[in-house]
Amino acid sequence: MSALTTNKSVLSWIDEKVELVKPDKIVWIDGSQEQIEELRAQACSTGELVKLNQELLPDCYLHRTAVNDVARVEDRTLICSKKEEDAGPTNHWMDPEKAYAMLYDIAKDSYKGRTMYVIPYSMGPVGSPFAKVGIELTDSIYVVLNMVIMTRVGSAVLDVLGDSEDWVRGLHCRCDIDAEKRWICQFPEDNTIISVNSGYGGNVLLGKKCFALRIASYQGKNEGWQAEHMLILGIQNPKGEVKYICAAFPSACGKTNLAMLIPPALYQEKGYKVWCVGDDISWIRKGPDGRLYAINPENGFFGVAPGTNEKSNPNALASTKKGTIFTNVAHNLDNNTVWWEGLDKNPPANAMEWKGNPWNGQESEEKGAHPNSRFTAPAINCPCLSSEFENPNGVPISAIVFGGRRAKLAPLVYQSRDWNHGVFVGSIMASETTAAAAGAVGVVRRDPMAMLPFCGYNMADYWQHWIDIGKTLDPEKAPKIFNVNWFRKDDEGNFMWPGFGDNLRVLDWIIDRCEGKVGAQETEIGYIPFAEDINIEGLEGEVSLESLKSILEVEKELWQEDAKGIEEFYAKFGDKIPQVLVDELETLKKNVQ
Ligand code: GTP
Ligand code: SPV
Ligand code: MN
Repeated sequence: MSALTTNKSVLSWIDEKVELVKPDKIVWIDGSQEQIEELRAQACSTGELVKLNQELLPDCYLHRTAVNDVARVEDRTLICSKKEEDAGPTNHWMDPEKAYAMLYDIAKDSYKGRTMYVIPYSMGPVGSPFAKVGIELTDSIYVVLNMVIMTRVGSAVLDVLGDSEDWVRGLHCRCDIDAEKRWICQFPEDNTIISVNSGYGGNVLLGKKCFALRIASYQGKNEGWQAEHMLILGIQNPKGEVKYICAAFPSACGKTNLAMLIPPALYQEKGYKVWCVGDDISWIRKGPDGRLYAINPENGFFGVAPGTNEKSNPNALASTKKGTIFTNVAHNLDNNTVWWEGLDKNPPANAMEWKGNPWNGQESEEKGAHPNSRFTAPAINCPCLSSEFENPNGVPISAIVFGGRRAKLAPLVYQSRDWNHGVFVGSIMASETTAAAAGAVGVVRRDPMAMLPFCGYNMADYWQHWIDIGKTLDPEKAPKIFNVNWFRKDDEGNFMWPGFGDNLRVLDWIIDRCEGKVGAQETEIGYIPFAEDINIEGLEGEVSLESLKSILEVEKELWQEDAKGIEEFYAKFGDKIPQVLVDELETLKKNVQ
């Protein structure tokens, strides 16, 4: 097959990689429906994909990964900058020369007997001033078909690229899916990503976390913009005005759910609507009017399956009804559909669990779906997709919201005093770990701005970049910064806030604050709502004013403890820690004394 471009930097890079991995043949992905059909059929013939019930789930497929390959691997994810200091204390680092040598040794000849697929893709609407081009080489049809959903793929991308050398190089080699030789390496100074020995999600869909966060965060630092682990949603009020919010929560902490929320009945009756622009990643830059604008660089949702149901997230569920790839969920053999924990109360009796073993749906040690099983669904399927989704100039941001999963301490919501205090609030985020990454689940760890596993350079420089961006903004136009916590628990371990659609009640307060329509209590940690200002009408039996008050309280002793943890965390960064943050920490310590 002939190349789809004459771009010399592209062709010579591909030649080099062909020489290294030695594919039997090369296929350029042009994005045509015909080619996609062909690849689907081929993947089904080898068992890589299972074609699902085409009446109930048209163009939907099931894929099972290797049992040892079900999540991101943070300790095998490396930032390979020339200087170790530039990766910083929160990243794993390797010298680039050493990393290339190690990776080339693993990748050598690994495409023998296989096909190399060349995927030209755009992160962001093709040709948008925010958009960036990448090319991923892969030996996995599953990766091709996922990239086709998650990004804009095909010849049009190469037309926009022209002769430019400004594109991100990505090489993915499945090799033997050997967990001991699995590496996900970012070379920010070379615009390059190499991923070996995995076939799972964030490890191999190189446009997503590897490019759109790790490489892009570094590009953003150098070019004056930001790449963030944030959803984008629009809230339409009864007058028809839409305000946009970006929110950063760690993996599996509620971004997809918030981005697609269904307003509570009370709000629906008044005429409120919520529109989804993005559910995972935001690229943010200042617009001509001095406000910050965000785009979603992705074109689909790679969402957590378990817990997604008609009640919790009907919009996500509807998004999975056509053209979707399911990964590591249970296979219902009676009707050739899929199932996962929390979909409904009727697990299929005649099924295969996520590993492909027979499963009768009965309660046992075995789960039907892996806790990090996912759906890859086209954004266009989402019933509440924003009309601004394709806007090449993005949407103006009124508020930035940070949040994590914390049973104690962090109140339901609070507002920072100003931009710099907001950067501090983001920098001290902590959250319980989830199944989205390999390792222990439920352990509280610091996860600044939900970027701990995704910042492509020294986190202290990243905080400085946030502070520098703030300096360029007129405080009147800068987004206001908040922190939320949907996951507070009582002493019996029950969630104290209903969450999901009812989170709109909190976003409503946030928007009112941005517009100066509601007061707040000034506390040791920032502005906290008067409980009466959070609308809990219709929540009778779920939340009382008393329990709302208790999750809005600042518990000083806990904050004193936390301040010590923050100090220890900051100490890792030595002299690099911005003075602004040191001063904010001093203020917090004094306030909670
Ligand atoms: P990634 O795709 O990994 O980045 O995850 P995410 O941040 O998009 O998380 P997602 O919305 O998929 O939610 C993950 C889990 O959190 C699911 O099991 C949800 O059911 C649960 N969850 C989401 N929102 C809420 C909430 O408001 N309250 C509670 N209690 N659970 C929630
Ligand atoms: C996350 O873990 O934050 C995800 C899934 O969105 S992955 O693409 O695997 O990173
Ligand atoms: Mn994510």
